[in-house]
Amino acid sequence: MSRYLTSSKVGLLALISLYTESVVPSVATIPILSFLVSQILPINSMIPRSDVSLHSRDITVTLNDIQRATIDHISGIPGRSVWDLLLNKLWKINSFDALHVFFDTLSLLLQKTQEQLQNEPEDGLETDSNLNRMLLSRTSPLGAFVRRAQLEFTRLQFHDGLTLWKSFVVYRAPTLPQWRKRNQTAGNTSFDIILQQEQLGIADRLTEAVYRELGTEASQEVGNSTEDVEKLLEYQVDQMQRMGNRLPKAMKMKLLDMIESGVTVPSLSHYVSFLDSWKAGDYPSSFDKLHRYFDYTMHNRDRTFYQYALLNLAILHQDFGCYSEAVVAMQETISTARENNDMGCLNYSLSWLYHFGKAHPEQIHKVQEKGVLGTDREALAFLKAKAKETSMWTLLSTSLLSEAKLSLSNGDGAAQAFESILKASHLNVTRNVANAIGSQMSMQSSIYGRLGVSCQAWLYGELFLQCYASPSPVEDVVHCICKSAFLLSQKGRYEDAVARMEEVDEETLQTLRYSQYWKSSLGLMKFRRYLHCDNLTAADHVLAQLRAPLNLSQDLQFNISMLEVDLLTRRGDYSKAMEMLEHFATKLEDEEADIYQRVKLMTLKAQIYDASGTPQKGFSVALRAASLAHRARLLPALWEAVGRIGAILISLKEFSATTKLLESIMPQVLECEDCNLSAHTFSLLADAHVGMAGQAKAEGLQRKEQLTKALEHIERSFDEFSRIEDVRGQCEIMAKKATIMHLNGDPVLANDCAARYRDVTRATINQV
Ligand SMILES: *[C@@H]1O[C@H](CO)[C@@H](O)[C@H](O)[C@H]1NC(C)=O
Ligand SMILES: *[C@@H]1O[C@H](CO)[C@@H](O)[C@H](O)[C@H]1NC(C)=O
Ligand SMILES: *[C@@H]1O[C@H](CO)[C@@H](O)[C@H](O)[C@H]1NC(C)=O
Ligand SMILES: *[C@@H]1O[C@H](CO)[C@@H](O)[C@H](O)[C@H]1NC(C)=O
Ligand SMILES: *[C@@H]1O[C@H](CO)[C@@H](O)[C@H](O)[C@H]1NC(C)=O
Ligand SMILES: *[C@@H]1O[C@H](CO)[C@@H](O)[C@H](O)[C@H]1NC(C)=O
Ligand SMILES: *[C@@H]1O[C@H](CO)[C@@H](O)[C@H](O)[C@H]1NC(C)=O
Ligand SMILES: *[C@@H]1O[C@H](CO)[C@@H](O)[C@H](O)[C@H]1NC(C)=O
Ligand SMILES: CC(=O)N[C@H]1CO[C@H](CO)[C@@H](O)[C@@H]1O
Repeated sequence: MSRYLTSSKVGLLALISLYTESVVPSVATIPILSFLVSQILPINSMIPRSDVSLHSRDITVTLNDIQRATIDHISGIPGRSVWDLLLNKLWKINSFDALHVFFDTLSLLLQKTQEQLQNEPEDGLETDSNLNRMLLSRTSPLGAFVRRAQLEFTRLQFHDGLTLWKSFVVYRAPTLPQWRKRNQTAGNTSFDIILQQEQLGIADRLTEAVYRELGTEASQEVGNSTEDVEKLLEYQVDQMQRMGNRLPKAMKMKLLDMIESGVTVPSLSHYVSFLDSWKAGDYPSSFDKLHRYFDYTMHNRDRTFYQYALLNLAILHQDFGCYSEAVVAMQETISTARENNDMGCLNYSLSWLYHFGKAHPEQIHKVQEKGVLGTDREALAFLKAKAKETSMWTLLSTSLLSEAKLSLSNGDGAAQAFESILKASHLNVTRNVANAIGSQMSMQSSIYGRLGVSCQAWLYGELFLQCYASPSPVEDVVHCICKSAFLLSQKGRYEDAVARMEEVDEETLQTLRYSQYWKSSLGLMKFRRYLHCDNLTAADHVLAQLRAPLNLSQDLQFNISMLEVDLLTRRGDYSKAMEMLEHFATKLEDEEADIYQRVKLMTLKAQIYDASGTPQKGFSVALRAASLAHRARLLPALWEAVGRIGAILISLKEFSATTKLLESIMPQVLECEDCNLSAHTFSLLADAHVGMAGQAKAEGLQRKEQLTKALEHIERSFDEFSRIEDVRGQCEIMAKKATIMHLNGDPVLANDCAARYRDVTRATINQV
């Protein structure tokens, strides 16, 4: 593998030289320049992010690519396209000597340095031929490319130069038919003018001696240079770090090929394989490869990289759940970074430590005692101030979003969270911090979810997936997809939810962490569905699977446990359910738990008291849940808690108060688009009306009225239950209806209800 120069670079140089000759008309300037620049600049700074196809693109440009970019542009010379002129230029390089001349004359494309200008003879004869040329500034991207190429050419050994020449001949050969059309005298030996002058044929012995390996592997040697491979590796590292995905399989094969063909293996390739095995969840080999990479790089350059090795190690440890090791490594990173004055690394480490502390508070206590970070708020304020000071807008934006999240989970209300989000959004617009937009939108979506405006939450999720998915980290995308599938399943649209889950592409699921999250979310959906279908055996199976992966995020674990409590309640095992709740409650008190989880626990407790026939025991806890939820503006949780209060009031025979209470929240409950919640609330409302009917005078008009209302609510509750296929709910509701019909003295309709009851049970057994 050559160091830098390849035949495709010669092609690009020819095009640049053509461009400076002012034969490219102004309409073609921009397309041709952008083509050139896209080939010359580092890959990641150029490719628009949506261009995912890059994974499969070749890194070197072929003549076909160049032809495609130039053939449609008319040149300044009548009747010729830019491609015609370029062909001419390429075929003018018709001997190894001509290649030397080509590289020598490259300096004519550049502006002269101050020194050269001073040394120049006054009369300036030489510049005459150059009058029409535009000159490239020495520091422009094109100028730098030309200078580098020229320098690299002079450094080539004779043998390497010859290899370059031969590979160029091979590179150009496919255009011979086109060239022959334009120049009748061109023959099959015109790649080297010497052969033609000496009348040597292609089969001549001299030709054979020189060009014997044409078309064989040796001439392919310089197809890709080390620099190209490094560029590609850098791009991969960037993608993997920013997006967090793994190497696509095709790319992996390609890299292996290229690395095998080269004598010098760029050390970056170890890093790429480290990242790949890390994302695959292969702990031992990622460990091994990380060590190997840093063994190679540590002393290679003049800067020390020790802190980065530690940084990677810390992140690796964290990902595999070795938290205490991670903290130790990170502390080491921080002190090393301080020692080496590496501010970028220091800033990053501090920010990492903050987020780590949010995720694993029990681990961070030790660190806090040592005073590396203060409390959450102080740490955030510190990060914000630093970010502002040093214009690190991405850091500032993520700090603001973390602040929004913190105030949500502390229950400080939505207003503050909105303020932080607006600030972050302002940053997005003024500072062009585009890759934080994804987390911002999912944050907005979850705020609206907490405010009980489900359609808005859904909309933000959609907006994110439609418009901002490609520049965002893969993790955000996976979370967003899972979230919107959850919203769908709440509405009972199970098929759509599964379809939505399947939108996550296969590449992404190769990363262990995402695939665990994805599978657990899918499992949760199934679990919920089986619970509704009253298929407790199947639910048990799913639960066993959900318990299997360790180190799920706390959020998911909480949701799993809550459904488990539901399962136990459905089994009638109230004491065990209560035990689980208590266990969870003590755990939450230790840590600074999300307020949503605390409210949910209280509501469930009240629910268990209710189910076990002592609803009044749950009064204080339901009331406390309601007031907490109200203070934190957690509306879906509030309505649930109010529903529990309603149930208690019903048990106290306070029917009219219950009716008033529940009727006032009903519109907002419907807004939540949570069928389970609305079904239960309608059912409670029906109970309250039945109670009022019972208190009214027998045979009175009022009684009839109340019963009619109760029937109405029963119908709606039944609808909601059937949407989520909740068997028990449907049966209970039908039983209630039958009872009312019976009371009304309408045995035929009561019988109808009984029949529907049986239908429901039969239908689900067949279906599941
Ligand atoms: C046509 O090709 C021949 C042989 O390669 C070469 O000597 C001649 O200069 C070319 N003519 C033009 C106009 O390029
Ligand atoms: C090359 O061209 C010559 C005539 O110019 C012809 O005699 C010969 O067969 C050609 N060789 C090949 C391999 O095409
Ligand atoms: C250069 O690398 C690409 C992979 O990106 C490969 O397809 C191509 O064959 C290589 N070129 C040569 C001449 O080896
Ligand atoms: C990190 O923050 C420090 C101030 O604490 C600042 O001087 C430095 O420039 C920042 N580093 C980078 C890479 O911006
Ligand atoms: C964020 O900024 C990008 C580019 O700066 C812009 O395209 C996008 O619309 C902005 N998004 C929001 C929500 O302001
Ligand atoms: C857990 O459940 C709540 C509501 O029940 C939901 O908002 C949240 O998205 C769920 N979390 C996950 C990770 O599924
Ligand atoms: C449905 O709602 C009831 C009452 O609010 C609750 O106990 C139960 O856990 C919920 N079920 C599911 C699967 O969310
Ligand atoms: C429960 O679900 C499983 C799996 O879908 C099914 O095989 C089984 O028949 C169901 N049982 C009942 C009682 O519906
Ligand atoms: C919080 C948690 O469950 N941590 C576990 C993660 O997995 C490792 C082993 O893989 C356990 O040792 C941790 O306890």
